[in-house]
Amino acid sequence: MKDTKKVLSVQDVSCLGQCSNTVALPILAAAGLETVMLPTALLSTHTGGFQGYSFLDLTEEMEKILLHLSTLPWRFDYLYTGYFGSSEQISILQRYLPGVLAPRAMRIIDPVMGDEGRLYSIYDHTYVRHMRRLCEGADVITPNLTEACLLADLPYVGPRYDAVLYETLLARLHELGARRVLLTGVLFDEQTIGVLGHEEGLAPFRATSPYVNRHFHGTGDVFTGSLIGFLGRGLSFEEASARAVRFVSDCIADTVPVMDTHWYGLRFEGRLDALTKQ
Ligand code: PXL
Repeated sequence: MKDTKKVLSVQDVSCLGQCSNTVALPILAAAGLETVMLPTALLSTHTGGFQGYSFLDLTEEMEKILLHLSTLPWRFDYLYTGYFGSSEQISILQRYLPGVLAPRAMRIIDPVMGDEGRLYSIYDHTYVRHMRRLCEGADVITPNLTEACLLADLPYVGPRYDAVLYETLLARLHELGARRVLLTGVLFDEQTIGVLGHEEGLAPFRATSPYVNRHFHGTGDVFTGSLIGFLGRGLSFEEASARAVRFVSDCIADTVPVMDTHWYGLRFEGRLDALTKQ
């Protein structure tokens, strides 16, 4: 039997909130991938809509963990990065990557920085610069529109699809050095949301689902986690993107009925079999 592929998942642990590693672990496991966790911070909850959360920055610990991991014989087949606690963490990670990743590891960067036109409060423009550098060597980046505009240094334009603008955005993101770009949360029309994907040398593609006009926390984490799961299952970039869009849409359908109490994340548990099946 072949050994499982290993994903180095670099993001926080939010104890309650269904985001980052608490989402990545079950989703990647359902897809048959093994998660090697590198926590960036430990929070009581995520920062979207909760008051008074605790936040422990793990920058120093990350370096110790990476130092140890790099002495071990295992190398990781995927890099998946999400929410970092500081700019310095990005520099530390970049320093250790050559020692921990397999030679042809796939680097998937979700440049978590903001939403709805605003940077998350813990980040600043130095952080954006560091994130640009991390995206340079990426195989796939999955920014939402806020993050895409920050990376491309363009003003935020809202989620409404506009062909010329979005082509400019995709082109700028490729200029950064990312091979494949998936713009998430694109509102194609009043009823249709989805992703706009582009791989160098190929025509752009869309993957869409019905638009539900409410804000759902953690959709980006469920999307990128399931995208890696489907890629790990051997699907092409385009097919994996379409399956991840459908997965998120199904999770949203399960979340809507419980939104009054479960407003902080997506109910994905009942949909994991989509990743388990071939
Ligand atoms: O879902 C992105 C995310 C991850 N981790 C933490 C967050 C957020 C978004 O708000 O606060 C701690």
